[in-house]
Amino acid sequence: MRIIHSPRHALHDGGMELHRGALVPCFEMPARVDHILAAVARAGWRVEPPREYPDAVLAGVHDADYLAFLRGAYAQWRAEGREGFMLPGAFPARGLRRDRVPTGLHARLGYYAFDAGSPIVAGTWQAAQAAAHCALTAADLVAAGERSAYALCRPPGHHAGRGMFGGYCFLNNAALAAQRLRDAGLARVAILDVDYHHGNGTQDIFWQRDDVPFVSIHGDPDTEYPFYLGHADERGAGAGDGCNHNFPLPRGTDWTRYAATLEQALERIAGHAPQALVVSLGVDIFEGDPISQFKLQAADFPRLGARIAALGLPTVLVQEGGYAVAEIGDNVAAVLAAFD
Ligand code: Q9C
Ligand code: ZN
Repeated sequence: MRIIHSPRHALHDGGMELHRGALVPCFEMPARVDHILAAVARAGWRVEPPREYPDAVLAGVHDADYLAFLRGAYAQWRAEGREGFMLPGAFPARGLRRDRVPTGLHARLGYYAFDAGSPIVAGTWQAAQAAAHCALTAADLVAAGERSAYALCRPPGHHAGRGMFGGYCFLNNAALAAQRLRDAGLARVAILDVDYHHGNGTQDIFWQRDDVPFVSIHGDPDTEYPFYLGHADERGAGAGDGCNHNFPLPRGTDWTRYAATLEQALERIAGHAPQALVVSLGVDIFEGDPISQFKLQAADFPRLGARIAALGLPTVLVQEGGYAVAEIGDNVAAVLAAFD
């Protein structure tokens, strides 16, 4: 298995998130990567650095004004004499204007964010850029003929939309990988998102497109984050009508129930006859995850990997969530081993 990793992920650290009404240290922390790297070493896989890409590549899935904001936000914060992490406290909800981008830094922060759980620190842009480069490198390897490649992305990406951040995500790594494969000439690239949380950002980015079908299995948004997207009746629009497939499942879902839904999800993917697959690999579906409510056990992750690998598609695996830090490495490696 080709593993793409950058130590620059560690520049994104030290933030707090508003979690159920209390400000707590982020569950999405650098130690997650240390545990994945340890498991990768135990498996005997070599780790490679990402290639460098111009920021113009990011504009393939993100709005230019959003990218400019992310790139410059922390310098502006410093220029205002502030330090530490930035969190928004006001958002343009219904009844407020979204048709103009405000000029003030804090106004812009709330305009581009959708939660108060995704702090921006001094190194966030550099870390997000490095994660995106990991995903793009993995996509380039697969486009060049590798059967699979794994991008050890941190911060994660699937909640980041064309012009918004949230859910610990700033740049949509999986979307960038899929777009990269499209740009390399593959006609259809499917995305399977198995993270516990619905990949609202990825759905947003490809909503009107028929060349990147999006299939997601996740906690029911009626009670689970991100709450306001991810229902089964969301099928895509325009050219993308019928290319978005959501499989919300209740809290407490175990492997037996999950596996039955996975079969349906894989059938949808096969129905689109893609030339390649991108997997948004969140292992927060593990029973020990501190912020999630599914009940998959360690022994279920090899099964998950085997079922996805059986599609036989060239596959880019992109790291998303997973907050049971001590177990994240073994759970990820168990999925990757099925592709080796
Ligand atoms: N203030 C991923 O797994 N927690 N993101 C709710 C909101 C957000 C999870 C706190 C969980 C996001 C990539
Ligand atoms: Zn998640």
